[in-house]
Amino acid sequence: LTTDSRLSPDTTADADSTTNIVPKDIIPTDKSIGFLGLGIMGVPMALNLVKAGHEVTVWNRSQARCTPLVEAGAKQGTSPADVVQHCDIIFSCVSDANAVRDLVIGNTGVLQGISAGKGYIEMSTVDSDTIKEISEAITMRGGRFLEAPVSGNKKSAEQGKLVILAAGDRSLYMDAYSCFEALGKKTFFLGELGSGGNTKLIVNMLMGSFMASLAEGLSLAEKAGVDQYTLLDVLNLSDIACPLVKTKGAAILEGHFPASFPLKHQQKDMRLSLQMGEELEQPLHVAGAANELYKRTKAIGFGDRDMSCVYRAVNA
Ligand code: NA7
Repeated sequence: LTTDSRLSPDTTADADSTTNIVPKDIIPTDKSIGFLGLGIMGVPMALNLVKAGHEVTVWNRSQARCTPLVEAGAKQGTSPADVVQHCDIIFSCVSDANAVRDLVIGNTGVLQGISAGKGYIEMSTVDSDTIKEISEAITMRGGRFLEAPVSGNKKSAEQGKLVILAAGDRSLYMDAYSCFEALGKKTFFLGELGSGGNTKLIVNMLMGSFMASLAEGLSLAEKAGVDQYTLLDVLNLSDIACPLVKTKGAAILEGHFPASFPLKHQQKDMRLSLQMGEELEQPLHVAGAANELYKRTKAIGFGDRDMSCVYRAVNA
């Protein structure tokens, strides 16, 4: 990657990576920790649990993704059931509702290993019905359940600076607290199951709508003969300056879209927030329009690239 010289160093798409990581002073729980799902978010999250001194056992559907964790000192389980049998508290961070269900109720799934007192923490962003279903399945077998979706991206996961939105079993939240300290800069306990997921979806709906607007603004600038670099400088000094404008704006101008937050997951979150709006009879005009752009970007083959790739559909 050659960064465009017109972008100042702190406004490049990778600018977040220059932030210093301050080591955290964490006393790790002596409970054994399992981690299922080692994707873009799962790998750095599980690594941070190991680095903070937790005893961690990992599992991923594609086994190769376990390698960096095993090299860092984690054990590798043979199936979700195997991890659950050997651990006290198990985290899951997988792509969508199908993956969440497969992990829990599938062959050699979580339900085959769960027993009284064990804790299951779902960090994937999925719909509230799926959360309710797996929570009931786990608690019926004596397990404890917490939802804990996160706000953040690959970089904040690497830096242990996620914002964690926990809800459900408070005793499990307390037992897993040192893990949340390792993963995030702030953990909210939001009460009843569902509050965490709803909060996360609203955050990501706003982010998705704003991202689409930024893409449209930069595209309009190009058509109007307004220098896009100058526009980005202006935005970065304006009242709407924020990390998203800084890093995603730079990604667009560099034409460099490494998946920090995959567009397919942003579109999933737009769809889930629209579903929530429909259930609650809340019109969501702006999010609905933005969702169409993400659907289009996915359809033209950019689902695995970063969400900022929505510019490709806007600027077609
Ligand atoms: P990624 O990078 O797309 O990773 C997805 C993970 O989910 C990865 O470990 C996959 O395993 C796993 N996966 C997908 N389908 C299944 C099934 N059916 N069974 C088991 N495991 C599966 O996602 P991110 O890390 O960016 O995001 C994870 C969540 O956090 C998501 O809900 C976001 O919205 C927020 P694989 O490696 O493909 O074998």
